[in-house]
Amino acid sequence: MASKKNSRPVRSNGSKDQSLEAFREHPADSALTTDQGVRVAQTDDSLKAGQRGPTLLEDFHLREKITRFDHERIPERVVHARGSAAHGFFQVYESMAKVTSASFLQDPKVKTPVFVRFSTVAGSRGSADTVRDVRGFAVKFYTDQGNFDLVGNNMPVFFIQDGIKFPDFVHSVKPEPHHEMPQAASAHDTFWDFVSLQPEAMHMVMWVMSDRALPRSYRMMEGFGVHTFRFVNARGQGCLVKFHWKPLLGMHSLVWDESQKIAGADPDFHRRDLWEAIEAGAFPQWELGVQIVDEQDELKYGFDMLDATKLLPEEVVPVRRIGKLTLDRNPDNFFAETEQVAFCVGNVVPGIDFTNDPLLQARLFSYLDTQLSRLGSPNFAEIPINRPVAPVHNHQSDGHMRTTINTGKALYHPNSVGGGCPFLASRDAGAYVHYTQRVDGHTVRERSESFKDHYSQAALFFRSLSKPEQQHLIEACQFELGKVERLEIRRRVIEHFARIDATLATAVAGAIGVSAPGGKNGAPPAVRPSPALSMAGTVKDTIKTRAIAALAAPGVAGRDLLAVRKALEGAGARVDIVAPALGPIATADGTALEATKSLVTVKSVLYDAVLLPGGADGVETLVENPDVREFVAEAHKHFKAIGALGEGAELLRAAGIDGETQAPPSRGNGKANGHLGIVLGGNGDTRGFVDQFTRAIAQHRHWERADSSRPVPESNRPRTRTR
Ligand code: HDD
Repeated sequence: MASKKNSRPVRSNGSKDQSLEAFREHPADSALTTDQGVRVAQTDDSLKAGQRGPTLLEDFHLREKITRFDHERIPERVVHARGSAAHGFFQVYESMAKVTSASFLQDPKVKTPVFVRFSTVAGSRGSADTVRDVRGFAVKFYTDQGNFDLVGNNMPVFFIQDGIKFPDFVHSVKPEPHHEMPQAASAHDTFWDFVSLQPEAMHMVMWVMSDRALPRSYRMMEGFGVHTFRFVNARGQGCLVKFHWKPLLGMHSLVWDESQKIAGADPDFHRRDLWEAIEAGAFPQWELGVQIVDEQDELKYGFDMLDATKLLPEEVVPVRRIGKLTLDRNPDNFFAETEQVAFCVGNVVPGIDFTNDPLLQARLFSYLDTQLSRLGSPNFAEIPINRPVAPVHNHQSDGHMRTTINTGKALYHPNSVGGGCPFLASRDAGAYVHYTQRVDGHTVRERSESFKDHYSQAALFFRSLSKPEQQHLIEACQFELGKVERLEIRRRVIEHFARIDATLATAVAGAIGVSAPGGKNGAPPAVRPSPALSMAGTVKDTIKTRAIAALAAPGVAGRDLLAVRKALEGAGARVDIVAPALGPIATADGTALEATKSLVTVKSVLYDAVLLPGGADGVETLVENPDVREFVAEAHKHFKAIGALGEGAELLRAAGIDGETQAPPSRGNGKANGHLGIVLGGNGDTRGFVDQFTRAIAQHRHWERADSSRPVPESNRPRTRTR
């Protein structure tokens, strides 16, 4: 979308000369200039009265350079400040004309450009990517009928039912106002104080404590429009719709301990992952799904479709996949595009309308309003990344940073001076016509009775999770509430948990110094689990874009290592050769091998799997290196696939991985290999090994390892974990 005006000239570097002197020559068309286009001869010294004299005010180049620098920052978003984005396109599979007149949902041949921004919610712009948080998933469709912004999250529900509570909620989760701590974390008193007094938050609390809040990648998470929207067809008939984004790579998460360590090892983990995948041509893709419900069925499913703390189980109303989103281009400039993009929930196109969801209604006001202060002017829609591809003609005018130059005299409607332009359009000519809805009611500040069940769907979510997922959720609550200082807040939360699930309440209570409630708060509701809510059944048949560390040192068996790397890369994975130092490695068999990463700069937490080489001398060197032992031990602790070739199995023992979790001794292609995600291969024949290692990596994480090496406690036994 962004126009390339004022782009910096890029030096075409035909010559290989990268010396400083070479960069001092300046072809005329790439000369450095002031903002006024005046060429600059020197930018290293300010203009002075004598070499050691005072700086002169007349140095317009100095003043302009410093003034511009002083004003580089704009206010960060009050929520969702940290994000990354990409360009791409959307294509519908078949015409949706029956339910909506939206033009971008009609013709499978039409590619609608999109800009998608992913974000964390609570942290500041400079906070880490892998914190426990909701992720924003905002899509701007540049349709030929105008911009449609689907401003969603990676969770299908929200903390509150009415937007009037949004400032309260956000103030509670943000760092506490007296000392501005903690950054990007919900593990503190004010957040839990608020949610313990606002039980409508309980369903969303379950989601945020689950593995969904620790995505492995933006490319591996679902997205949701959250609210119930409305589709309207060309005849003006409406139906209710919920939007879903389904990632083609499946949904995968990190482990909490891993997330915290990544925050130190690479705070840009998700940003880098998205950027690198697109640069490598592994374009992330999601299918757009819709759940369509008749208008009259808005109360049919045991909850109110206008309540954003509820989801519609896929087993009740299936998600129909109607099109595909592909992200295929990284932004040229982070500020111009990712920072200045302005999503507005009110940006809809003909065929898409709102419902009376009170959370949605408040959002309709908030987004436009926030852009005025964040981007500084009502002309923010003229910033290239926000500009629609559909032509814009209207009587809006003037204001800070206006770039449109209106011509003519008539800045009003109706007019004859301007020949009546611009003209009004009819519905048939593509005008937006609001859905005709009968509205009848008293002016009240009240919540509908149909919004009042806060526990059934929290229970539905918890009980739909697999055992490992439940255990992770329990551990997350033990951690978060363990950091809450006030006992009465911890007690209140446990009372709510007891209404959701007795096992959950008991397991968390035992770790946070609260006695488990004895059922006096009412029994947890009976629910029918929804398997679609669990990530256990997700896509597990591909290793595309997975990052694998192949450890190496002088003396390793290079041929086998390279053969395995080639096969894994052939299946779409990325394999880094990680050694104690960068550069060429003298292998046992003389094969050329080069370390592209060193143990000084990367950690095991940055990879999905580890490959251990064979070769007695090389393995001996690796075994003696404490960084290597830690690398392997952490990969194991984080349930990752580990493949060991030949003598490489020694490294497992050196890392303290005991016999119980190790693969049975049989080597080769035997089925027994791959036990608990650990795959052993012999020297020489890598084919069977590659097969099993690939399958083990595709599983993503081997949670079953926890059962054999760290038995899951039956009740409330507190777990040790690192901060
Ligand atoms: Fe919001 C940003 C998603 C409720 C007010 N929101 C923002 C972004 C996303 C969401 C993805 C970042 C957009 C970007 O990348 O620029 N917000 C949601 C979802 C919600 C939700 C899925 C509930 C279903 N939000 C919500 C409410 C309000 C806001 C109830 C206020 C009444 N949200 C904002 C905001 C932000 C924002 C203050 C901050 C920056 C911005 O808008 O552009 O206006």
